[in-house]
Amino acid sequence: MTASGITASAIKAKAREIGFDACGIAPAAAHRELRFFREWIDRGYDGEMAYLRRSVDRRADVRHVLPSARSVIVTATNYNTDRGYSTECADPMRAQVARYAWGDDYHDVIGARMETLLAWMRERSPETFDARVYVDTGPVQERVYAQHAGIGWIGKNSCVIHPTIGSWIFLAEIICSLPLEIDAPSLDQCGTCTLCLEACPTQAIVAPGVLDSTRCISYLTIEKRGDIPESLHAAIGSHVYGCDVCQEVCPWNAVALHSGDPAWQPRSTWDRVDLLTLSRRTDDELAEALRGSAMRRAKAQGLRRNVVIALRNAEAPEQRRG
Ligand code: B12
Ligand code: SF4
Repeated sequence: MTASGITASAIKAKAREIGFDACGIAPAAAHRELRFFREWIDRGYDGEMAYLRRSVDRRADVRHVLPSARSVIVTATNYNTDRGYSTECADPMRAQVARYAWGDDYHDVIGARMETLLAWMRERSPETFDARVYVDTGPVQERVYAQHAGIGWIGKNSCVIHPTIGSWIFLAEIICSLPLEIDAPSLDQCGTCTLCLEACPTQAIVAPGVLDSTRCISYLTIEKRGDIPESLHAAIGSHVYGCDVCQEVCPWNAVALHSGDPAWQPRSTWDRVDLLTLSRRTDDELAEALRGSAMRRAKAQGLRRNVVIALRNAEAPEQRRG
């Protein structure tokens, strides 16, 4: 029992009851790994994601976001559903959409679940406390805190890998002023494996754990506005929104568990859809299909740009290989 009256184990049990697949607690500290963020920005690996560059100082320590912070409660949610991997699909006309975006927008779904957990904590706590909830929405290096909360280690593809769930997980956190019992950090279990570095179609993983966003298909198809550099078009293949290749080849995802959560089940518009069908959708139809989906980030216009590149790749397969 802490001074606040809520135990770490009670919070974890509640998190499980709400639907989270894992929960751990990290100290609210300026962990050593956070220092790499500034160097990553200095190397220009952030591309046009100006919001990252603007928040370099705040991201160096979670206490810059909440000065009274003592603990970071990190949750992980498995979003893997029962569909094959893009690396197993030989059809160049099949549109490849990143797994995380097939269902409902995780910001909304997980945000609501985190608020439920926080409301329960406030109800249980005999004293008031400060807290902030983030789901990919704040100036917080979620992977670093997840590793220190014992959720999983940061793999060579830079994703957090949970030892039994794999890396198909959303991360979210409650930063709070309660002095909760902390977990042991996860230990690196990648070993000598380099499959993700070798499989990346654009060689975006420039060193173990270091990703150059300006080459990453996920960045190019989701975050990048305007034109995508022509030199990268062929390698994009049929990826029209995001990319999962470096996770699909990861041995820790070879037998990844499936989630039965209705929130993550593929919406019909994106489920095994082909490029021609997508290209024939009107802007209104696309906008409707993007409603309530994490894919609305790319907007209909961005999606259309990506479909045009993928269609060209499908029509000229010899160039795709070149
Ligand atoms: C910007 C961003 C991106 C960028 C950059 C990704 C990247 N690898 O850096 C782009 C657009 C490319 C991207 C892509 C994807 N993303 Co993203 N993204 C983010 C975001 C908003 C910030 C990440 C960031 O700051 N990156 C910069 C790097 C430098 O910082 P970092 O990720 O914290 O990495 C730290 C550690 O790697 C640490 N470190 C630890 N050990 C070591 C060891 C060495 C040797 C080194 C050098 C460094 C190091 O250094 C860094 C901090 O200083 C986070 C949410 C968040 N607020 O954290 C989601 C997040 C990382 N993304 C997520 C997802 C799901 C994806 C995609 C799978 C989506 C898709 N399918 O298209 C891909 C995965 C691509 C990949 N291999 O990373 C999830 C990851 C879940 C997980 N299992 O790890 C997050 C956590 C969102 C969430 N809440 O669930 N993303
Ligand atoms: S998401 Fe795709 S393009 Fe980005 S690093 Fe992984 S394999 Fe490479």
